[in-house]
Amino acid sequence: MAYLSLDGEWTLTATGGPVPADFPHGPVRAVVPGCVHTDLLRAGLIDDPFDGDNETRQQWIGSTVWRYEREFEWSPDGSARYDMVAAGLDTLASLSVNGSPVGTTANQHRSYRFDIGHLLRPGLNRVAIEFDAPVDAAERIAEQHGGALPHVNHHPYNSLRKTASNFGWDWGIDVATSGIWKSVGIEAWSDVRIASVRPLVDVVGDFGVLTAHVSLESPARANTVTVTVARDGHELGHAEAVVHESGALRVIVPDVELWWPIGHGHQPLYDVTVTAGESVWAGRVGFRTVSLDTSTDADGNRFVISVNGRPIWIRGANWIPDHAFATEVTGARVERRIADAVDANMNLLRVWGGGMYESEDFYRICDERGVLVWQDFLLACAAYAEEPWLASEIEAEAREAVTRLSAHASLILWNGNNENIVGFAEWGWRSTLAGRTWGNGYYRSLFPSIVAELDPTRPYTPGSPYSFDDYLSPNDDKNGTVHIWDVWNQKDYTAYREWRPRFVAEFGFQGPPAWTTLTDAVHDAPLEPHGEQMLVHQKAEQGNLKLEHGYLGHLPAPRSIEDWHFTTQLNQANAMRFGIEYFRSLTPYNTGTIVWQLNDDWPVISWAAVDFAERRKPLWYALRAAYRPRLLTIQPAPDGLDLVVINDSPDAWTGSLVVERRSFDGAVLHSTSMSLDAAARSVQRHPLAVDSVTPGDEGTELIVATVAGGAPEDRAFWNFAEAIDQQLDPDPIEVEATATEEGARIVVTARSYVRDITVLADRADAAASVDASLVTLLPGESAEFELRSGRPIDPAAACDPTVLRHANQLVGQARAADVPSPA
Ligand code: BMA
Repeated sequence: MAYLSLDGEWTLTATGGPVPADFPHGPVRAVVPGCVHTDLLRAGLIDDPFDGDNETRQQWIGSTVWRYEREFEWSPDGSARYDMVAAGLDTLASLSVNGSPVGTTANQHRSYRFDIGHLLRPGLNRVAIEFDAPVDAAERIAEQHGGALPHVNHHPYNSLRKTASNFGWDWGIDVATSGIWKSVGIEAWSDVRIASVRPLVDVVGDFGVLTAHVSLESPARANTVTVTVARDGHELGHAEAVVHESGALRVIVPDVELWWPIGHGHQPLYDVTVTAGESVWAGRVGFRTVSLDTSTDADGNRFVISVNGRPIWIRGANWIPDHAFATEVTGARVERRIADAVDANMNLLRVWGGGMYESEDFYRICDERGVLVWQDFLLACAAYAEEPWLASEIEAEAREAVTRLSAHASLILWNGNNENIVGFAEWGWRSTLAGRTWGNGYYRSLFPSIVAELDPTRPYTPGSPYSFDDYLSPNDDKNGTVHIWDVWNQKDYTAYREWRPRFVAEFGFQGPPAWTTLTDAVHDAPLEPHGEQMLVHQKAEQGNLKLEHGYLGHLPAPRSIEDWHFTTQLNQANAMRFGIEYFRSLTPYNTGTIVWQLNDDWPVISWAAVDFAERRKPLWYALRAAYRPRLLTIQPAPDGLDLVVINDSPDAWTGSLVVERRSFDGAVLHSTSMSLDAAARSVQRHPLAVDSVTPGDEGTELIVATVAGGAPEDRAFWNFAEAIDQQLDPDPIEVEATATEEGARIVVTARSYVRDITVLADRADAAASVDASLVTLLPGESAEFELRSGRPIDPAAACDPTVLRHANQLVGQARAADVPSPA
């Protein structure tokens, strides 16, 4: 088998559409894999789409027909077949070779193979791929089939099998692009080709059982297929069989080492090699079993994910495409993003249905790091026609995705869609649909039957949210999964406690990106929350108004853009920490939270924890704290307060707990101790004594619960009042900063109670990051912050009050300005 890559240099020409008059008529240089926007940017023909309000000015690109072309040398090598293989075309493409049509495509989420031997000629050949304008095509196709079905955002993305969020989302720029987004080349082969392998695993006693389902394309019909399983170069098992079109070969691995999610064990991966003639398939598997329990208990329907029979309490995040132009995401970038999840104590990423099936890098790294993957089928926030014109594409892409991803140990759940069942039930779609199909058949019948046929080793859920009973509201908190959005949209974040969810698959609170990320893209002068460009980078409905409503009653109204930025970032962090600690305190009634959202696809004000420029927002530090495997948290109880001890670690947590009521100046007003004896994977509630929970003065006292001799992070605070109503010392810290070779070190010592010390490191040096933030100190305590940028940072800059921030500062400034409390 020989492969001739056609990646690399191509040309790009606009062949129709609202092309600006000054745009060059001739072809421009293009790079494959890539897309139109990145090619035009590289050619200097457009400005950075993410900058300022360029988005508006560049809408013509998505309404333009684009042709990619290149020449290549080819000579026959005696093979029987020469296939053009396109791993990904975005989206409606017509392919030709030497002027003769090869075929058309209609789905970004599929790969394509065309037999082109009869069109090739020795010497110079020419290939052209023309892409229909996606924005116009989506509208046209919707019209052809009776008009657009209900959808969110601007364009009828639900009529075209292209990444929905590429048309714009409530965090996403509208840059519908076109292009050859994965590799393309010519595969030469003769007798047999391995078309697909599904290496499904099971564990029986000490044995790993691998069943490799192999499909062959072969004019010769019968072929000998071999499967080997190896680890560290040592072969552990082998099978051989004669296969016609398809067959299943079984390899038993004795004394198998189980694959576990992070926090539960190791991630041993076994190499699987399948050969048929000259055709070879290679992949890796991990031996583990997965199950999902949605059975009914006294309260409702559970949602318990188990790996190797052990329930896993999920601490996760939703994952969206990490760049609006998918081809810009390198393996290294994916690796850093997954490290963001792991470093924040997460054990699951949910690949959301408005995005795409992610790259091999994504699933490989999740396999290696033990990050569980919940994979949505790619249908989100819309009704989808079930007639053959769309159903055939959806079926084909689902079959391909289930097959391609079946090897990955990290993948533990297939989910039918994002919010479409609740959309039909509760968003008023019924009347708009007037009897038209909306996708139910995919969720109830097509997808579960594909999973059952191609990958019965993994559970399937019809949608998220879902209650696992069609007579219940899909977003009922007693049952299955919920998406909690009333809090961000309408309520104060303390309303998270109005929910008692079994499993939260989405909930989020917005905040701006890092200062540098924001100001690199938004150039309003003066910079202000409702500036023209600022609002281009805020896609949520009334987003900045909701940010404002969000901090009222918690933090003072900001009086400068710097304070607005820190106030809204801090409030985002506080809101989510509040929610997670409460939801985790309900464990094991609650079995997981998946925050919305880990990442961003461009510089934007959003729910993300890590912004597009890869800067960790204060929220990220809040997630790291709230997702600690061992967590102490103080929560309201019917008779006062409970200290909740959550031990999601493999070892018992023992020692003694000290609970003190203190005044902000450090005086201990009341102290109790109790023994700590929390078994591995257990949760305990300790009611706190009335004396310890009744403050003399709400504005100057707090409760702190500590594990004697434990890490400073292992403690819980209870504030009797919101920061805005506390008598916080506005100037509570001593600071010592020194430059280091790599950046700077700041040592902060508290004179008085200081809340949420945060280092906005990028404000001292755009390249800097910091190892800690949101640190709360009692008088006399110190904390160290290490800034790293790869070069020394001026110590004065590192502890400038716009860099080194805390809640006391916001409250103090407001008091100094004598701003009346807006609460
Ligand atoms: C949910 C998600 C996304 C959206 C988010 C924030 O609906 O599934 O569609 O971005 O909420 O509104």
